[in-house]
Amino acid sequence: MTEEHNTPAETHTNGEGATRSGFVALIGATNAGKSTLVNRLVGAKVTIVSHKVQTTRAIVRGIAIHDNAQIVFMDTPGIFKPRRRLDRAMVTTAWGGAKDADVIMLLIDSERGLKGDAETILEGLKEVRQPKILVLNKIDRVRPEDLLKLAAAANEAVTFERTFMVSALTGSGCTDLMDYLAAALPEGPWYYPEDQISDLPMRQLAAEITREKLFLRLHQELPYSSHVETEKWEERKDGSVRIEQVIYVERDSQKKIALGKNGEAIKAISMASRKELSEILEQPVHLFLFVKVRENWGDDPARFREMGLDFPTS
Ligand SMILES: Nc1nc2c(ncn2[C@@H]2O[C@H](COP(=O)(O)OP(=O)(O)OP(=O)(O)O)[C@@H](O)[C@H]2O)c(=O)[nH]1
Ligand SMILES: [Mg+2]
Repeated sequence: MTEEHNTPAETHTNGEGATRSGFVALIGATNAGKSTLVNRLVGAKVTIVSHKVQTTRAIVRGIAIHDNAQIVFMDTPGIFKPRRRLDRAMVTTAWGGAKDADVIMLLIDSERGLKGDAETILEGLKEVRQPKILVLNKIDRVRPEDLLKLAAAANEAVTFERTFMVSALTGSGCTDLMDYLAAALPEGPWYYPEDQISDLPMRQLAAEITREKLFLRLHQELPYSSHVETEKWEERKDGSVRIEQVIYVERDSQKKIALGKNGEAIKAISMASRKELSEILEQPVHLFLFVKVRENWGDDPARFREMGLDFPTS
């Protein structure tokens, strides 16, 4: 992972013929396991995961190499009925991601089935022209006969090239999926250098890691009312890095909850984030978190830009 975006690499070929490359968008209802699957297929954590809905807010690209193919997975925000401006930006972004992809992967949580948002997404997919595949996830949680019924019902609604049944959690079924994708992508040069696994600048990934810990630790509306930015990044002579981040919340009452009694909440978030960051960066991390109230950050175009989202004007 690098600080800046990389330019496309030159054509790669090896003894076994031409390379393939392309973009695969994962779309689905929120909590279907899109981010978990991207991390599994890339083989490293490139995008954050939580048990809460609406964890992913912008498109994160995770890059994997399989056979001769470089597969660029586009993790997208879950699709749901939007209420706030941020929600609208997230859902628009998810559908926009689908438009840019060579292959679209619809992820369905097998346990939840087609209820609610999955049905709306199937409807929306009818308008999408690219090849689509169906991926039933969380098969560790359901009986095989229910899976077959679900596969049949989804295939009745939309024409899928193929159906896969996987568990992003255990890795079951993932090799078949990778074999298929690698062969399905068009011939062409790789888009990124061979060792790159994400396009997210490190400062932004670091902010996301802290946001993940916040999602895991805080409840009710707080995770949805908060936003994290990395403000300072200082490499030190002793090989460690000093990172300063700001957690923006909307109200003073939320700031109190984010800090917790005697600062317990912020301390726990900071410790968990620091631990993971030092593992990812492979260097000691000094992490400083500040909580600031910014009342209308959810209506501030600059915050959307920072997150990599377009600002919806209405
Ligand atoms: N049992 C089981 N749980 C899974 C599997 N895949 C994901 N999960 C869990 O499902 C929850 C949601 O996972 P995410 O990867 O954050 O889901 P998402 O689709 O990216 O969600 P949003 O970003 O909110 O749209 C987490 O608690 C995961 O651990 C799976 O194959 N089996
Ligand atoms: Mg996600």
